[in-house]
Amino acid sequence: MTTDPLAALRDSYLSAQLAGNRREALRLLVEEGVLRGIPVPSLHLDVIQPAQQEIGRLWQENHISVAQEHLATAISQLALSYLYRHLPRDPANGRTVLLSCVEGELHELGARMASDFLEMAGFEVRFLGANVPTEHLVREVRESKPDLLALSVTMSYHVPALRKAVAAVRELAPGLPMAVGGLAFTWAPGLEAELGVPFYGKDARALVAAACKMFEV
Ligand code: B12
Repeated sequence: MTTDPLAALRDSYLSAQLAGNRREALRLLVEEGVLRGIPVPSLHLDVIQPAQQEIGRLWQENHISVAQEHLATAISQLALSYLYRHLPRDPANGRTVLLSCVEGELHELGARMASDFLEMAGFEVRFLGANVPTEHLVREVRESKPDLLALSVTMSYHVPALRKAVAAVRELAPGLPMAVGGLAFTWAPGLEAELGVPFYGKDARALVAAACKMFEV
C-alpha cells in the first residue's frame, strides 16, 4: 500500500479506468484531487499522464484489449474536458500558440494536455487536434498568424511528416518560432537539433517553461 497521496490517487484513477467507471474517475479527480488542494497541473501530469502510460503497458503486454484501452482513454478525454473549467489561468499574455499533431498522428491527448497548460500560463491557444494534413496546417499558419507553432508527434513513423511540416512552414514563415515534442522524441534523442528546432519539451510543463522564457512573459 502506497503512502504517497498522488500515487494512491493515480492507482485509484487507473482502477476506475479499467472498470470503465466514468463517474468514479471524475469523482476521484474532483473530490480526492481538486477539493483536497492538489493542483490541477499535478492531476494532469502525476495522475492522468502516468495512468495513460500504464494503460499503454498493459495493452502492449496483452493484459487488456484494444477496446479496454479505448474505454480508458475515453475516460481521460472526459477528465481533461471536466478539468478544463477548473484550470487556474494567468492573465492573458497576448501571445497565440497554434498546436497541432502532424499528419497521420492519432495520439492527440498529450497535445491537448499541452494546450491546456499553455492556456493556464496565459497563452491564447488554437488546438487543431489529431492528424492535420500538412497543407492545411500551412494554410492555418498563414491565416491565423500565431506567435508560436507547436507540433506533436508520438509514432516514430510520423517523423517524416514532422520534417515535411517544419520545412513547409519554414518556407511560408521563416521567422516563426516552432516547438516540437511528443513521445517520438524519447525514441529519437537529438531529433529537435537535427530539425533545427531548438525549442523542445518532454512534457507540457517543460513546453510552457520554454515558451514563457522565449517570450519573456
Ligand atoms: C491512447 C493511446 C492510443 C490512442 C490515442 C487516442 C487519442 N485520442 O489520443 C489510439 C487508439 C488512437 C492509439 C493508436 C495507436 N497506438 Co497508441 N497509445 C496510446 C497510449 C496508451 C496513451 C497515449 C497517451 O494518452 N499518453 C498520455 C499523454 C498525456 O502523454 P504524451 O502523449 O506523451 O504527451 C505529453 C508529452 O509527450 C508532451 N507533448 C505532447 N505533445 C507535445 C508537443 C510539444 C511541442 C511539446 C513540447 C510537448 C508535447 O506533453 C504531453 C503532456 O505532458 C500510449 C502509451 C504511452 N506510453 O503513452 C500508446 C502508444 C503511444 N501507442 C502505441 C502504438 C503502437 C499505437 C498504434 C500503432 C497501435 C496500432 N497497432 O494501431 C496506433 C498508431 C496510431 C497513429 N496512426 O498514430 C505505442 C507506441 C510504441 C512505439 N514504440 O512506437 C504506445 C507507446 C503503446 C505501448 N506500446 O506502450 N494509441
